[in-house]
Amino acid sequence: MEPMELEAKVIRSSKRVFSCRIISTQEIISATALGKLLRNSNIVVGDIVSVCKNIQNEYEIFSVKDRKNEIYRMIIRENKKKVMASNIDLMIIVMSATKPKFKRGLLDRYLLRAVQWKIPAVVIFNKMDEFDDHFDILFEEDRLLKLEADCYEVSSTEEDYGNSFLKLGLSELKEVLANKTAIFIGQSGVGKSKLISRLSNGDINLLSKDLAKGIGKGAHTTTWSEIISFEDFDLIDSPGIRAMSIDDLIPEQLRELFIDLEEYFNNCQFHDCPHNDNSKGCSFHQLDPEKRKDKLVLSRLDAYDRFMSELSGNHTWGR
Ligand SMILES: Nc1nc2c(ncn2[C@@H]2O[C@H](COP(=O)(O)OP(=O)(O)OP(=O)(O)O)[C@@H](O)[C@H]2O)c(=O)[nH]1
Ligand SMILES: [Mg+2]
Ligand SMILES: [Zn+2]
Repeated sequence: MEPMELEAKVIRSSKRVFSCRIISTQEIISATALGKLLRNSNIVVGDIVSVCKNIQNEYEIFSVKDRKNEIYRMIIRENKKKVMASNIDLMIIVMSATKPKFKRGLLDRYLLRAVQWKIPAVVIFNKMDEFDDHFDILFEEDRLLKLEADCYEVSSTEEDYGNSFLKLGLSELKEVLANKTAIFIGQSGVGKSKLISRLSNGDINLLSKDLAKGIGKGAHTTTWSEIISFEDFDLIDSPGIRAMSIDDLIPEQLRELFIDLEEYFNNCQFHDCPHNDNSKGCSFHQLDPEKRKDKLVLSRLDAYDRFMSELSGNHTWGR
């Protein structure tokens, strides 16, 4: 009998042996990768692989499907890409409406990665039951819609929270999340764990056990990424996602990652326009900071400027 070939998803990675979930049966197995697969690249969580039993009745990974997208960092010195996870359907950026305070700069930093990694992103305004008006949520929503990121108004603690500002809420989030593999991202204390427990239909026992292993306390010692399964969605946890420094980017890349500003960049008189107050022929000068529509754009230019000075300070040696 021909050995049966099965498709599986890698849920935990290590050097040669990988935990995989067989797609057709959901069975979790352990499989060893053929050496040639690891020679030029590595296998990461999220990868879809073909496995087959060998004559010792052990699973072997003999091929890896092309990836839809990758979470990665550039190792600039070696001009190499270090991939941490793949095939992610959604980046869920969690912000708090009270404490810790909403930080637009952080949001822009996460969105930069979403664009770079080609992962669709949504933004959750959590703790809306305690919203203290310290930012203009409708302005932020319009700003994010320009980046094609939907916004959700959520309380992870209040059972019957009704939305007052945004159209989308917890039930819509549940719907988009169904059958997807997502990463949750956001600073400590914004309510990621609480939100995940709400989304997983309060199956807190399973959750806290899995979280203790995955994204809970002590997890910062984990070096490998993994996938944590919930009732109808998967969650990727990777230490590499938590570190949000952008020091692996070079200034030249930044422009490409601000796709929403492209039309402005292209209309500046000079290709190397620094977009300052006194830059000749800068297209941003036509914008009126008193107009809401223009203010949205200028607030993104502001983010671009800040990242640019952060990067310019870093990588003079890399250019
Ligand atoms: N009022 C209110 N409190 C919330 C909400 N969501 C979370 N909290 C509280 O905020 C605190 C932090 O929530 P966590 O879920 O632990 O935050 P986290 O993002 O997982 O934090 P780290 O694990 O440190 O990254 C807890 O005390 C939660 O009860 C919310 O929607 N409303
Ligand atoms: Mg947590
Ligand atoms: Zn300009």
